[in-house]
Amino acid sequence: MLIEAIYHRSADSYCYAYDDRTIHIRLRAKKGDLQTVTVLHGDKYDWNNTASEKQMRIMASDELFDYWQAELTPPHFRLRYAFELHSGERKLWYTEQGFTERKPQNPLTFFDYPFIWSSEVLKPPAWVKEAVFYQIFTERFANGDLSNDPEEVRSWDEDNPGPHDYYGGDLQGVLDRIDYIQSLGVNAIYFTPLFEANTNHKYDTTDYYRIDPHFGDVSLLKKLVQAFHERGIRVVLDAVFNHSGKGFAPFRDVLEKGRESAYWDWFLMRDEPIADGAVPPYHCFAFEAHMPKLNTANPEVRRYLLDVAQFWVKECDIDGWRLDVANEVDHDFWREFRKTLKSLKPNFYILGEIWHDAMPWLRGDQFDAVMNYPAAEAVLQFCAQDAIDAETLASQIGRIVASYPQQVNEAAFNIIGSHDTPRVLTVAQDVRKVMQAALLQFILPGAPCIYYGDEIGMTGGADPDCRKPMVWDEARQDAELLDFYRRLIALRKKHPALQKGSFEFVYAQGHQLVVRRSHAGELVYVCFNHEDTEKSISFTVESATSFVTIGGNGTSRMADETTMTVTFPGFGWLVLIGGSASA
Ligand code: ARE
Ligand code: CA
Repeated sequence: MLIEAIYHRSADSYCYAYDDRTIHIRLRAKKGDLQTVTVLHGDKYDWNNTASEKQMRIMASDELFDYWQAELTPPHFRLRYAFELHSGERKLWYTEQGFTERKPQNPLTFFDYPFIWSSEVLKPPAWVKEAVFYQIFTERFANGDLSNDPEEVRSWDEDNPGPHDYYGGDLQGVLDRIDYIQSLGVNAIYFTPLFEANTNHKYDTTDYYRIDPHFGDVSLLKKLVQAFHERGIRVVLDAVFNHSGKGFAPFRDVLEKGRESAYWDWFLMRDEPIADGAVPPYHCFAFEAHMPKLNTANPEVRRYLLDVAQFWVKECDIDGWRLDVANEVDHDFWREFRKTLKSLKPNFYILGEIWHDAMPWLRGDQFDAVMNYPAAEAVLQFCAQDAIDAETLASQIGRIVASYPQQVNEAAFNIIGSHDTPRVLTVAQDVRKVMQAALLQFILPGAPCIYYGDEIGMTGGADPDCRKPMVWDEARQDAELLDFYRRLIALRKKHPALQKGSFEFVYAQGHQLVVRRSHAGELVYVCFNHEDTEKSISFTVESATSFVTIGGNGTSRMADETTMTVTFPGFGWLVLIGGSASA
């Protein structure tokens, strides 16, 4: 037993309340090292009468570790616990004070979960698990109103956008294309910023209360959200609260009056003369002088931004905010933000833009989920770039999933590209690989989001090339890919196991991968052949179960009672659903 690899702490992904009754306990150990792990648990105030045991099982693995998990529902909402570990002949107990050869007795040595407070349990809105998002970069989606176009617009079919170009896309364009969006089957929209700003991407807000006049106005947004809602589609907007634009009135006031300005403390100014230099005398987003950083520690700024956040919920009934550069804003602001928004609309979705480990924001007091860039990277490396094999992919996904509470994974915002990254087809250079990436994206725990145009085979390198005008000419759309996306969306929406089921890799070798998901009696296997030749693989499935194909282009047969053999063409895939053989 490699005890140095064993880890637990009564916090974060290792010990958390999953819902008002259930505590999840996880333990990390060297991969393959332990044969069984048992959690000894009971009530700390009634230990002698309540001490019981529960077997843990491996919920995920990465390159080095297995992560064992058990779910417990203590009647008095509190828990005392320790672990019993078996490796070969060796048996050890693990407590808060380390390892012992004898069953621990001293109450002080046990791990402790004091009490489940419902108000502290992270409960992302239930609808997110069932959501399929579609991301719209408004300036490039559709131009529905020529009268609001910026002065100089490029022709819609010129597909080489520069960083400062305008094409004229707007909210009317989105409304005009609502049937198309609905026909995809998506049921949620994520819009990049819509408020008044001086750029095509609108991440440099000049007026938080005004829809950018190139996009429309408040009443048009209201109408658009209503139209989406009538079609069962929810709407999430982008909140840029880390910084404003240089043209934001309070910042202009600071530029004008310097220290005398009433807004001096709204920003993180340095006491130096303000001049346009390489490094401005104020903190900003990255080194972007046109994006001065807001001082969210200032109560006036907080009030202002919280009012803005509520205004758009009250005015237009939006369903969520995606928070730009979320990890560079102070935690306390987000705590207040969550309380305010959740009391206004309980099933409101709070999605942080964080590219790295985001555990500190996902403890129940700040966000519901984050944009899953780490998973996107793993999916693209395996499916699009052939940079890693199936074992490594499974390890990387395992590490991500193990690093968060289960409800965080279930509400993750899964992408394979965005307005900040090269498009998946450009990365993959092969539509068949795009299909595999999308399939994997769609069956990971969490909700998938399609970046506009990926579904019809649009290309594009890094920003700004990934922001080309949407191709509406059907002759230039990839009809086969579009059809694939539609089937994928329908498949996911039809099967709860694909939306909220347990998740595990049952096969991950070389270029082949099989994922098993199950929920409330529904059992689904998704098989991938990420190789350009026909391939057969076998894996173990439940006995007394019959399987039916619900998607893909491979074939399957039972080699014996519990062995499934799948054969598929190059870059083939297969989705099987299991039911009891007698049914
Ligand atoms: C502009 C140009 C770009 C140029 C860039 C250079 O368009 O071509 O490369 O300037 O600074 C918005 C616009 C961008 C614009 C930018 C600055 O959309 O087009 O870029 O403003 O004017 C980090 C942050 C993350 C952030 C990304 C971009 O953590 O929050 O950088 N993403 C959001 C939005 C962006 C938006 C802004 C922030 C600013 O989604 O669209 O940009 O409001 C690693 C790091 C990540 C890092 C990531 C990307 O993985 O770990 O932390 O994200 O790379 O750089
Ligand atoms: Ca327009």
